[in-house]
Amino acid sequence: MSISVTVLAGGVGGARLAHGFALAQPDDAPTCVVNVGDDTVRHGLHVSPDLDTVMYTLAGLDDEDRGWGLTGESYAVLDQLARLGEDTWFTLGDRDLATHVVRTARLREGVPLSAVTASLATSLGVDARLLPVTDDPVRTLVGTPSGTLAFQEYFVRRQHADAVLGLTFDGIEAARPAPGVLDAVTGADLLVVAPSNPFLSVEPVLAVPGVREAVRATAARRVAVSPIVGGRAVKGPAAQILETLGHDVSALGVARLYADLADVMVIDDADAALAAPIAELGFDVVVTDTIMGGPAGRERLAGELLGLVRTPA
Ligand code: FO1
Repeated sequence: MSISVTVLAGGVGGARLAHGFALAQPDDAPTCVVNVGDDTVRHGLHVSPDLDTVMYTLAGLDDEDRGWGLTGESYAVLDQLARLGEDTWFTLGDRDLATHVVRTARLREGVPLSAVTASLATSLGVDARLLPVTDDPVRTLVGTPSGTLAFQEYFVRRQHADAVLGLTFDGIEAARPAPGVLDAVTGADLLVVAPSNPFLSVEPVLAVPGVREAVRATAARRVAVSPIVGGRAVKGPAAQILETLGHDVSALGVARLYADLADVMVIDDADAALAAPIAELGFDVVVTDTIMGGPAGRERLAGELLGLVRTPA
């Protein structure tokens, strides 16, 4: 039985789990609804980091160690940009730049981001459907003790060292879900909130008007995977942000955020002791190995989640 899967994804956690679904069901690739709040313009080019992380991972071209960009990159263009006096703190590889050149050219011709993304993904041999959550400009702004920072200033330039006091998503009120997004949420058998940062990656997807409502209303089996394992983020600043925003730094803290958005909470073996308090919130709880080390680990976790639809917990 083939199960239609939609993954709400940020960067690397969503990318790896989506890859797992693509491996587990090769004839029924997942749909990924992806955050665009991290998008930025560098050297005049439109960069969509989360879309590209998902796209490169599904194409098998990702740099697995870094979790972003392409494997085997060279940096001749970036070196030359530095000689020309450009700021090069945002590392763009030569082949990655080709993606941004094509994306920017098409956007300037008036092609929507969703159509550009579909065409880039097809060119790279990706079967999965990659949907930016919106074609409209939404930009994550990070409130810190040093003031409000553009997302990549916070994340890359300042290495997410600033305390996060609040987040805003500039443009969100006017944003409309991209074509196919709401249908992907309401029409899925399995809707997965990826183990991505709840505030930086998942919230700017849910905050696009209509998306959170669709997640609440869908008949899909809704499964969230905790990005916090043993009180620490698998990657990135999720733990610090949970803390500064006053949440429990644990899978339980994450579960509370998703209480009305998911039916099943998937937590790591390391957090087995939290299964009971999470169940008290009303979730079915699955305790398993959530660290997706390599394609086999991704496929195994995806297979377990598919099993939740085949044999409901
Ligand atoms: N992350 C970094 O930590 N340093 C970088 O220089 C960097 C460059 C970069 C270029 C293209 C791209 O698609 C992603 C890139 N990332 C970089 C990752 C990215 O900023 C973040 O991982 C995401 O925005 C968070 O999900």
